[in-house]
Amino acid sequence: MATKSYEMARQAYKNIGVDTDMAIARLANIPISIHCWQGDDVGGFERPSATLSGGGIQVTGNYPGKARSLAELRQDLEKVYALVPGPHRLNLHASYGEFGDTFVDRDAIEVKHFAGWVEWAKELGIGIDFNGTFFSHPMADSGYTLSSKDPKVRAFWIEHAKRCRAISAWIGEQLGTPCVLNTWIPDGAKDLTVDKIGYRRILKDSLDDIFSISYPSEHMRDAVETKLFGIGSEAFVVGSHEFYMNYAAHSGKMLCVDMGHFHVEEDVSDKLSSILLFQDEILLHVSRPLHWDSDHVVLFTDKVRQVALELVRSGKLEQAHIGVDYFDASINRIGAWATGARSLRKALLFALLEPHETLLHMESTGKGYAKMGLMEALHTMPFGAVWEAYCERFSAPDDLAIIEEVASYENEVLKERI
Ligand code: RNT
Ligand code: ZN
Repeated sequence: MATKSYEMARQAYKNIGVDTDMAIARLANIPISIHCWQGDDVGGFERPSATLSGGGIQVTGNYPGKARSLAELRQDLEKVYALVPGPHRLNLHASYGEFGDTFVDRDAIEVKHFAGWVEWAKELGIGIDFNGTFFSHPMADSGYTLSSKDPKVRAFWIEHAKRCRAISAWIGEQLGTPCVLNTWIPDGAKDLTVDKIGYRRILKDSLDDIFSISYPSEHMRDAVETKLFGIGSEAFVVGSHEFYMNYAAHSGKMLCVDMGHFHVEEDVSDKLSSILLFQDEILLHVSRPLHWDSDHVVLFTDKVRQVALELVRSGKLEQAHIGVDYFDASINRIGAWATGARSLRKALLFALLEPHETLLHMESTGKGYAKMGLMEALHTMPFGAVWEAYCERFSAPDDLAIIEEVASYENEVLKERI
């Protein structure tokens, strides 16, 4: 049921040539891949009380209520899905398999360890994306995995990556929607590195080996995630942006762009048109970069809006695989989780409400000031009413009601987890 404020907003946008109903309908078809790892601080369930270690990423905070089992994580995910308006996917990490009481090492994971997730996804009617886990493991302690000069270490991780690909293809086939497998490795060094080209050559060879088996693209697609630096890899990251840009271009693999993996002053949105001009698809890890790869909860910030705008303006929105990547253990995890994904959706809605044709025309006919003025006016258009109508369509709370809903879930469910 359209409210009065939505009716007014619809008219205001109509006056500048924008159809709010169409924007809402288009966004309602764009899935966001919601990461499993916000629910338990990137611990995974390989061993009891597993925690994130190594890899140059870090979770801060110790807010009570973290998921202690897969059952609790699924319960939390279902809550998050209900709080986020839109079609969802699940972004799963290999360390979240169902291993029961036995320890299954990374080079031994199998399809059967993910069958429970596939059943759960079928019940929810969602797709799954996948990630190899190349951190929190003794074999990654040297700081190198796929680019390691130790043949045993390298072989171990190649085997892990190959198994992840097979599992992803199976998941995609089961669910009838391609599973995007992202490969991010932490490899790098804290200090001066002499043989950079050597490590990069090894990584290239490892990837060539891993990708030598081909899978139908209806079942799985590969992405490789670039990075600038991490804790302990400040001086050298093997899988840098330039490395993977070239690798992706040569091998036809998809690039994964994480918004936290660049210099803070870099404009990530500006990279998208250059990538998408040459590549059919892209994987995004939307994050809120603060000073470093800090994995802050996504908010409705300029940077996130700019990325959303570029996806829409480039005409490639539907070709992008959009995921979120943040982890915050210092506040209620469910609220953090849901607000991050909602803010991204909000940014996409904002982008879909841009009067694109009008702005294009102004730009190409030299009406620079009119273009600037219209873009400025968009910031104070009655956007909130359109966002509320969008939330309503999915029976999700609005931006104020969610605070109470998160508080109730904390009282009813999370408080029990001592
Ligand atoms: C790390 C990468 C990577 C991880 C997840 C947990 O810097 O962003 O995507 O956040 O694999
Ligand atoms: Zn990432």
